[in-house]
Amino acid sequence: MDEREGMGRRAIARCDVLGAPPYSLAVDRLDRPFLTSAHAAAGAIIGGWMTEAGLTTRIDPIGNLIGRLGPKDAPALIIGSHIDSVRDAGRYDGPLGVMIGVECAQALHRRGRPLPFALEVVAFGDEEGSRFPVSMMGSRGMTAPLPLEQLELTDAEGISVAEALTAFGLDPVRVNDAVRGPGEVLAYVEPHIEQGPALEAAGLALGVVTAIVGQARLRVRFKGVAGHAGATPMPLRHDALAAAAEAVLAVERVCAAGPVDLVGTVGRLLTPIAAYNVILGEAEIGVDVRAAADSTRDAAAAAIRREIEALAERRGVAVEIEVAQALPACPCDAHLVDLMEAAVASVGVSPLRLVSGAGHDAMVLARIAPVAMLFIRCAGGISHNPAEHASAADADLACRAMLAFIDRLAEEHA
Ligand code: HGY
Ligand code: MN
Ligand code: MN
Repeated sequence: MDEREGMGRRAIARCDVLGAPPYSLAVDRLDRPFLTSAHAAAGAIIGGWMTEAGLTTRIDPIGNLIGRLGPKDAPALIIGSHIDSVRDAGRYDGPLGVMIGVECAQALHRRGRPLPFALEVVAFGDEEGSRFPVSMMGSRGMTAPLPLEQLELTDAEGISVAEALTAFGLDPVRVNDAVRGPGEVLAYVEPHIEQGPALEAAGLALGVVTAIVGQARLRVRFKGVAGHAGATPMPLRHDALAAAAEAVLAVERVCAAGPVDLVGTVGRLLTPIAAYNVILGEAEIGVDVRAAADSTRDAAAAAIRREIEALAERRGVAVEIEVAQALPACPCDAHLVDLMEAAVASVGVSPLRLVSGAGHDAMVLARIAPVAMLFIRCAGGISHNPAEHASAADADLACRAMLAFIDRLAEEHA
């Protein structure tokens, strides 16, 4: 049997298995946050699939699942993506890249012809940052020591990263043992659904990523004066939630007025209480600002800061604006992009080069190794939505393109 039989079908089917409990905390939607029981269950079953594929598996000190094939101390080509999800997620954002990596490893293992480098498949535990205020803790923890204050960040229940690591069976004191040494990583390649409409519009199953836009996360906390909804005249109010609402519209206005690649989103609005008859004294919003050029993003973030400070002043509401995270824009490695383009063409797909508006672990791995990404068409460009969909046929083409990419890279290192 051709070792590549049914790769796409199996990769999609496995993502579907992961779309329900125990691999999701919720029954009615997919919710798999970092270091939860759903993450642990997903790591266990994916670890089993990795073992079946001939990989030797381990969980690293920050909770990433790593499967390895080939010589122990040789530099590794890493194929990876993430297995955590946003709240109410689609099934393919992250896991499909990991399943494609497992399929490649299995096909290479069955072929029995050793590679001139090791192969690792990595399932990062936190890319979305859906549990804690920062994102990409898995890949950041693999590429550099995590700032110790990030271990004290807490989730909505007040559980810290350190406490969550301990509950997951890991030792927070050793978290920085996850950092890979110099020369350990030959290259990093991430297969991922496009999460946008370009490939579908072009009628293409696959695309080659040339760069990933940078992103900044602002944490904005408003402190007004709680009051009685009935007895407080409008002019005397210092309403924190009304200030937050005006800030959301300011983000939209500033970014809509900018270049087409500038985007701004507020998808996180927190209030300590919710009540019909209370003027809220506290409210918090999370702002996500992105653009192809870091200078565009930073200028927009500065304009947003000025607008929010002005509206807070006018409303007599105190405001605290913190840059929770800033990830610079990341070009993919030009040579790996050429190799990926040739690999995509070799499976009969005319290669389209495109920039990723979505962030990916690749932008973090780029700190320690050259990176490339392979995009897979997703229906309607829909993502971060349970309607997200990728086809088995496209996933199969992605597996074949990845194997063609690995063969080309191996020829260069023979
Ligand atoms: O936010 C992103 O772009 C990615 O889905 N984490
Ligand atoms: Mn995502
Ligand atoms: Mn993703």
